[in-house]
Amino acid sequence: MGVIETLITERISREGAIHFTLLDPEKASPEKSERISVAAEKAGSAGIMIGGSTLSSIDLLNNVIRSIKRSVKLPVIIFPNNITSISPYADAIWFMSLLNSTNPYFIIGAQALGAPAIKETGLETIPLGYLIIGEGGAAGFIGQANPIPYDKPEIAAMYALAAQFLGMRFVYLEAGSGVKSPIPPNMIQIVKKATGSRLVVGGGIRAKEDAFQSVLAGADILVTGTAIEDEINAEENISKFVDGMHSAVERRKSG
Ligand code: 1GP
Repeated sequence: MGVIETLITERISREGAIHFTLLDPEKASPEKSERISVAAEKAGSAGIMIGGSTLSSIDLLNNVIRSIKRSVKLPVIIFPNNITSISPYADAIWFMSLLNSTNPYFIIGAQALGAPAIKETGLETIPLGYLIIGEGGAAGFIGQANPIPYDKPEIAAMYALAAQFLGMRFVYLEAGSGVKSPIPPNMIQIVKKATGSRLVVGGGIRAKEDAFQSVLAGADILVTGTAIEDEINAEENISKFVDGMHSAVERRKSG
């Protein structure tokens, strides 16, 4: 386990759950990303994830990461969509496989193509099984996923368990950026029971209650992006998710 993964897992153990802020370089310029990251750090977010389903400019990715690193101490983790998402300026990269893609390129092809470049940069890799659930948004479309229906949590649990057996220490339940409704808490709960991997949950989380329910159900890492994209009240919005998350952790302890 590398430095960043150790830091993340220790923080999850200490705090019960953590929040990550997702920034898409195609939607947030380097300056805007820097301002949102400062707000995220103040609001109690534990890390910044950088990525977007249609991102292809390495320059843009590098510039966004460099400006964030100038202003915040939070770890910056790449959330790659393809082999163009490799930057030496980040702290780590989710080394992820879209397990329910219908195209082997997104399961192992891109990973093999990108692996030598990642090794050269010295980037820390964190193994992640990525599952597209429900609507799936742009990630589902681009990744040619066969999305798991919201009312079939047992299928998500099977995939999550397989991911764990393959050595993936994190599993991401992805509803898709900007979707109408987040992953159902019932699904999170069933997946959590089935797997020993850390559970990342994101897509469509807008309200404090969504954060509360997701964490109460068992999310270890909560990811939000769209809610802060327009930059208006970014700090307030992230605080809202962090508060919801903390209340859920307290409720878990008492229940
Ligand atoms: C997308 O899960 C993330 O990859 C975050 O989704 O933009 O809907 O918060 P939102």
